[in-house]
Amino acid sequence: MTGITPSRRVRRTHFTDFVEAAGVKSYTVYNHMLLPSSFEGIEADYHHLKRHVQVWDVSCERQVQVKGSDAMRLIQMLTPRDISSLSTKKCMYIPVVDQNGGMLNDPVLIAAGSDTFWISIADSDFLLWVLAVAACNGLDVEVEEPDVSPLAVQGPKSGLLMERVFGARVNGLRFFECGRFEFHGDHMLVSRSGYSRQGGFEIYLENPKLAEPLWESLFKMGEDLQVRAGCPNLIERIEGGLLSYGNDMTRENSPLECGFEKFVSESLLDHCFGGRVLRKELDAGIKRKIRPVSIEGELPPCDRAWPLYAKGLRAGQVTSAARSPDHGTNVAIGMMSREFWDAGSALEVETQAGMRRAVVKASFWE
Ligand code: THG
Repeated sequence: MTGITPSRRVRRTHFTDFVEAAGVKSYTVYNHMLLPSSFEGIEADYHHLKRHVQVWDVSCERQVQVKGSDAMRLIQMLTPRDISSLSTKKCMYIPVVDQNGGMLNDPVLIAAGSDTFWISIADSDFLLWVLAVAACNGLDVEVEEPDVSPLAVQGPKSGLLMERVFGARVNGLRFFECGRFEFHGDHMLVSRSGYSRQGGFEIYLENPKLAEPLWESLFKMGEDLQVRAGCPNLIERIEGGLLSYGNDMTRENSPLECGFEKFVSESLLDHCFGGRVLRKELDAGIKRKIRPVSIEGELPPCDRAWPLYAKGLRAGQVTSAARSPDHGTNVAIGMMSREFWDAGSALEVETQAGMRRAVVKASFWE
């Protein structure tokens, strides 16, 4: 595969000009929008992310906005996670599930106002599902995709940089807490979250006029912290066990298979989509699960599911893999059948470049 042909369908973001000036080397497409995938190179980007601080254009984490008196009721139909403790000070990671118990998305849910909620989506056309559920149930809600563009600040020095731009109070946020913080006369929504294990924040840009001053402030204030433009890093997110919708899970998988048991609330299963299917699965026992897998040898890109075998029997599949410089092995995410998911299980994985030896690990690498 080579370059991406530019077109209106592959949407640019309010930060794309700055990302290009910063030397982006490759993009992927996520929610029909450009998402940078490397700057210096995936390994150089990885080392930098783990040591310093990066600014990521994650505008492709689009918001599905649900506004109106039935908004909470609608959202609670979409997920088996109890969202009653959501507030303007605390966001939530929620699995969203169809009527068959299949994963439709794994967004972050944010209360942007008293009756306004943002579902910060992963890569699937989730707006269409929410529009349909609202229409078919005659709910008092408006559903749309507003012009909101998350910008992530990730890495061990992210707290230091954010303090300089938004004031000391921002660094008091704990994981998944959020609030409004002053910038150039606006009050921007900021959460302590993001798609890395290095710590960080996400700033939800609503006024596109502030894209340039925001980008510039972060780079000017972060010069001595060696700030640079970055993007979600494949190696780092596999090490940390952060799942990617469309790669590690699809509508073929239930949230229980994805390790989201803690987000499946028994008492909601009579009320949310797929709940009865999930209850049956809980009663019967979960048949396969996401597991960390370590793979030997040189690997091609994991751009298709790789079948996994144990003693010639089909044991599951690998859906993400990359060489880890810090761990001296290939780190990978697999969906493993129950008989084979215990740590230490010896496996073979069938890549497009041949068979490789692999083993199930007890935990992700972090
Ligand atoms: N931030 C925001 N929106 C997003 C993402 C994000 N939308 C797309 C994508 N990422 C959604 N996927 C994830 C996956 C993992 C997490 C967040 C979004 C995550 N998980 C933590 C974990 O696994 O430990 C926290 C889970 C928890 O609540 O315990 O952070 O990154 N805005």
